[in-house]
Amino acid sequence: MAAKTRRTQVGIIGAGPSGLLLARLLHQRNIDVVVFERRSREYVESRIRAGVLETATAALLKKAGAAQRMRDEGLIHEGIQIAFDGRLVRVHLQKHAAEPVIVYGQTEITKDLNSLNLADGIEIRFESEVKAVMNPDSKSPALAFESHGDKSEVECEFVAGCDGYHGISRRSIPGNALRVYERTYPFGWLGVLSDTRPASSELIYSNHERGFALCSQRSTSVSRNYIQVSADDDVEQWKDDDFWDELRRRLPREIADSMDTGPSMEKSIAPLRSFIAEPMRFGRLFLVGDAGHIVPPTGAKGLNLAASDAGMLASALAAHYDSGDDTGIDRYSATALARVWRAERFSWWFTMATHRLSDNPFDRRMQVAELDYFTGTGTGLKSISENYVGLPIRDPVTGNELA
Ligand code: RFL
Ligand code: PHB
Repeated sequence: MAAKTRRTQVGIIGAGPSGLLLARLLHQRNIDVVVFERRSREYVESRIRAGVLETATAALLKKAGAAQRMRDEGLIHEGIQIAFDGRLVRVHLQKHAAEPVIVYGQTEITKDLNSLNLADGIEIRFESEVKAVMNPDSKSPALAFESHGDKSEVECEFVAGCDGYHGISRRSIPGNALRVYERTYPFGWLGVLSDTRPASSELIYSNHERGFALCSQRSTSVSRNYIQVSADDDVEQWKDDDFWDELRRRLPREIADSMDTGPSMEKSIAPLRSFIAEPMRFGRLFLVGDAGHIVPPTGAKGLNLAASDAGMLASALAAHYDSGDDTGIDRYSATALARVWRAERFSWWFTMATHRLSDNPFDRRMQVAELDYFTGTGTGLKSISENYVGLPIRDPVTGNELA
């Protein structure tokens, strides 16, 4: 029989951005947390993922005291570029939505949060996999975990499921208590990280008849580029030169001709999926970030939603512990989902408007008409801009803006 080793107020499953940010925000309010992460610290800190932060995400990081390096090294982008139908149009985010975005890698955020959290004595148990969430609908849920073959349990007052799409938290909720909405796409993104000067100072989202392409970056000297590929493509089939050739074919001539190329430092294919599980709470278990929802990466929303969920849940739990006010706990799911659905809509729309969907020329012309309208009218530009920089985050306790 497994020995009971520890009690904590909030057991957090997963040390991705949502778990690490939540741990920090709760620790600031003197709430005891334990974070369980099945992977090693090195593994978590080297996973290449998202790269664009909304200003509200940056504000949450600042509130958590974790924004110093982002302020020093992050790049402020006041616009994005959209290429379609032989044109390259700038969407001036700052002008149409009064905010920029910040280019700063998820890897760097994870490193910053890990080192600050560990320096502050927050318990993060790496290489500890949660195997079961027990009694989530009771007053005393518990987590059974395994670390290097040793099994143990921790009793919690609340559990935050920050364990991503493949985690155990969502699977611990009975099927009849959860409704799932899902759409998979028949294509994925082949992403390449390279030590090369970015193609442009701003991100370029390109709709091309051969398929979608995105030129992103991690710094002024490191590029992160993507092309749409078939969902069942094997990354090994893609040699670096083939990737660069295909990327260039999908970009406006002037960009392609002046683009630097070089060896890949990381290369992977990510599937595209829209997914939402409702509600995001079952008793004392909360779903946070990718555990509750997945967006296709076209709007750069995944990491930002993970951060807004964490900010909302931190506020809800802080009100519970500070004053016994459970308004936020009761409203967490509905408040988070309202924002999630809007971001799902934008990510789906941007995906459908920019990717090769079929061989039907009507579909293509309709995409061009869609992008022509959205980039050619004040209403359209405002709509893209306010969604891209991020919609407001509501505090589930007060209903006011959180960040
Ligand atoms: P994460 O980052 O997936 O972290 C979950 C953590 O939980 C751990 N875990 C467990 N730990 C203990 N016990 C268990 N039983 C556990 N099960 C899982 C995992 O090891 C992991 O460390 O979720 P979080 O915190 O919600 O953060 C979400 C973001 O990471 C995610 O939305 C974005 O990275 C999505 N995403 C992208 N978003 C963008 O905006 N732009 C991108 O370019 C982009 N690229 C990506 C992505 C996600 C990817 N995934 C999930 C495969 C590329 C990839 C490959
Ligand atoms: C990235 O830099 O990885 C990135 C940027 C914008 C996106 C998706 C991914 O929409």
